[in-house]
Amino acid sequence: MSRQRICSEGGAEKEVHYRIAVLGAAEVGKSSIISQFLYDRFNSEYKETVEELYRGQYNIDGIRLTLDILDTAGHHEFPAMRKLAISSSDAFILVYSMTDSNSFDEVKKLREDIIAQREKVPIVIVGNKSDISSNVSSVDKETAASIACVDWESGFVQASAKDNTNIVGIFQELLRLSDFPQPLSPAVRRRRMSMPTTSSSSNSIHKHSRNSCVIS
Ligand SMILES: Nc1nc2c(ncn2[C@@H]2O[C@H](COP(=O)(O)OP(=O)(O)OP(=O)(O)O)[C@@H](O)[C@H]2O)c(=O)[nH]1
Ligand SMILES: [Mg+2]
Repeated sequence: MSRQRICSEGGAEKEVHYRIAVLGAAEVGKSSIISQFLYDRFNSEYKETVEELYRGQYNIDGIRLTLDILDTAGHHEFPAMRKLAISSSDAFILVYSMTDSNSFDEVKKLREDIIAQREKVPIVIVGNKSDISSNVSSVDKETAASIACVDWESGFVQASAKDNTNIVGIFQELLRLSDFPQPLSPAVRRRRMSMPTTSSSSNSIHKHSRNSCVIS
């Protein structure tokens, strides 16, 4: 991936740094997914995001992994911010709510924006709110999975930030698509830092590989 840096320090430890952007329509659960992943916390009160950058750091079998996770705004379209998020990220999590088919349409648009700007980058499509039973505006699970996995060759994960279902699986899938050498264990030590929301530019892109669907 573009800012993946695998470097040896004194010949022993490796460092890998990924920047992940989380995009999707308003209120689909982007911030909730990040909060559940980094802090094991879910808040049922909604607070609109403008833009936030988080950092998770892990030690996995001698590899120091840093994940910078960019949480973006769903409510207001900030085209310049979105463009920068797309150009500066190594991998993408596109979230829709399984209860709202309009939010899946937004994922389609976002994916088009990404592939128009970037050649081949790892993308995981997430159907969130799997804890809510389906209704008339729900997205059909099989259709969404087939579009994401077969047509788009992306990863696909059905999740619930509320119940903490498949949340680590989203990041595992993204790392797998990014050819990260070790699986991300749910038990890895988590450390979180808020960071200023400045973006840096990238120069090369890691090749997308085998995708998979995780449907619970
Ligand atoms: N039942 C259920 N509710 C959820 C889930 N994930 C998020 N929510 C709720 O949905 C609302 C929106 O969640 P957020 O995480 O703030 O959504 P967002 O996509 O970050 O929204 P913006 O920042 O406006 O783009 C909140 O009230 C959450 O508590 C879920 O998996 N299940
Ligand atoms: Mg948010």
